[in-house]
Amino acid sequence: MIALIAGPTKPPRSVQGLGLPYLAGVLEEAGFKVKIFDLYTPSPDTDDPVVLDQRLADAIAQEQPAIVGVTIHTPAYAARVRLAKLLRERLPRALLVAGGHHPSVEPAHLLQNSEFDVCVIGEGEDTLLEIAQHVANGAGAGLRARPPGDWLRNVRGVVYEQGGEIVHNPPRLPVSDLDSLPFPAHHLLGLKNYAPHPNLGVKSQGILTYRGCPMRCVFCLNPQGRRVRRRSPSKVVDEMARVVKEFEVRGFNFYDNLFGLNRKHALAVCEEIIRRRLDVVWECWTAGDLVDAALARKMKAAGCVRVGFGAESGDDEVLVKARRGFNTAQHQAGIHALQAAGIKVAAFFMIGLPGELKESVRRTVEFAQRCGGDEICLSLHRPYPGTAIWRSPDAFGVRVVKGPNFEAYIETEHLSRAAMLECAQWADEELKRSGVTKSEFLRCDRYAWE
Ligand code: B12
Ligand code: SF4
Repeated sequence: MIALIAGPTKPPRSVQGLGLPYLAGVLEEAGFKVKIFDLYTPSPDTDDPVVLDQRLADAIAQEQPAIVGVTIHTPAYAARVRLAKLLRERLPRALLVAGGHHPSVEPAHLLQNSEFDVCVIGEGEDTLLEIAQHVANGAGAGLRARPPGDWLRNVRGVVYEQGGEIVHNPPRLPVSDLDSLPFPAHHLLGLKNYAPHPNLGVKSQGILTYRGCPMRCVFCLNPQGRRVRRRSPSKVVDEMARVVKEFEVRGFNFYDNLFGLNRKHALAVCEEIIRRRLDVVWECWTAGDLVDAALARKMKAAGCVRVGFGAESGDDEVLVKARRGFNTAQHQAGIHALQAAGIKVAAFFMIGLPGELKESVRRTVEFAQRCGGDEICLSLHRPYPGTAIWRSPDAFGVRVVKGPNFEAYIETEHLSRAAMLECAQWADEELKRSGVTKSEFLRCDRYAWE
């Protein structure tokens, strides 16, 4: 049995990433028994994450899995290291595999500071399957105690520790034909217990129409790589139809990095939903003027009710320094097109990008006030490993001040941490004072609840 541990979403749970369902789909297709455990299971008697982790580790240990796979996002680094220790105590011979964005960019550090045996780099479908096949054939358990794991030496896309050395195997290319993947294993997610999604008002599921992003925003680790791989619209809508039919879920969160990046493809997905008369509502992410009036109308007709908009800053110089690839005029055009079609827009802004000044924060507030977004969300920029800013802050004129568990903040040439916080506080108050519907100052820090 293979246990996969899903990233936390605090109850009432209404959303889940697609990484583990995709991995589980591939493993199940190959005949493996898989279970997805929710990291955070509410309990009437305690809210203490340590106690909840112990219970989770107990529940997993009862199943005696040969492999435990854990997704790690950077803010959860310390908590997942703690969980791995609990798992190791209970499952001394299981292979503990870490995957997702954090292990992909900091594998050596993770292996040296935790009980994880292997880090899977990037997309995990093929790599985890290969690992599972080796383990099923008798390899793997107690990896560290054995002489170099010959079987692991030939697995592409992994990093592991052997005899005190960190071994980086050659990379594995991302999945090129997304249509060849089985649908995500939605049936392992316990969807019947999900709450309606707050943005959609109905139960919902994630969906991807493509993977990859050609942009190079300096604050993003671009987790799916720059090469864009698209699914055929009919496959996307087959998946939606199946979810609607089998799980009575009508809502979808498109996790595409930028819906509309390929206009023709986005149109084709919408047309396929309309053609099949799927009664769904959905939201997606976009930026700039990727969505024009015609596409916006088609999206609306296909059930789109809300779009998250990565506007980031109201200052064009800051946008250039962030290599955002869009300016404020383009963002404004995109927001207008969506709203004219009757789609609600939530515009997201960050304070603390390279080149940030008191003046640029003021411009951000002004733009947020006049752009007409139905929701305005403001947060402080938190630098993450794997991003250009993290790797070479000097090139962007910023200082990244790092804590022991990857918690970090930014200071620019002109704004110290204290001054940055002061500016953000001012911006937050200013937006609230002017009646902007929703300003979520420090949202990022709050979300990362561990
Ligand atoms: C949906 C989503 C969410 C959802 C669900 C999160 C979840 N449980 O996955 C919600 C809204 C809850 C959320 C919250 C947050 N998120 Co989020 N989210 C996403 C989003 C848009 C899509 C994720 C997804 O489903 N991708 C599609 C699947 C197929 O890809 P995948 O998840 O990468 O999985 C593949 C590989 O990574 C790998 N893999 C993943 N897990 C594992 C495990 C094993 C064992 C193996 C072998 C392989 C493996 O294989 C998978 C299949 O190929 C991504 C952006 C993106 N494009 O990925 C951001 C993203 C993951 N989020 C991010 C962040 C920062 C956050 C927050 C910290 C936001 C905040 N500041 O509060 C919180 C973190 C919560 C937490 N404590 O972990 C960052 C992560 C950066 C980092 N360095 O960790 C991303 C990459 C956005 C970005 N570009 O910066 N998020
Ligand atoms: S922030 Fe969005 S547009 Fe920019 S590189 Fe990351 S995924 Fe692409």
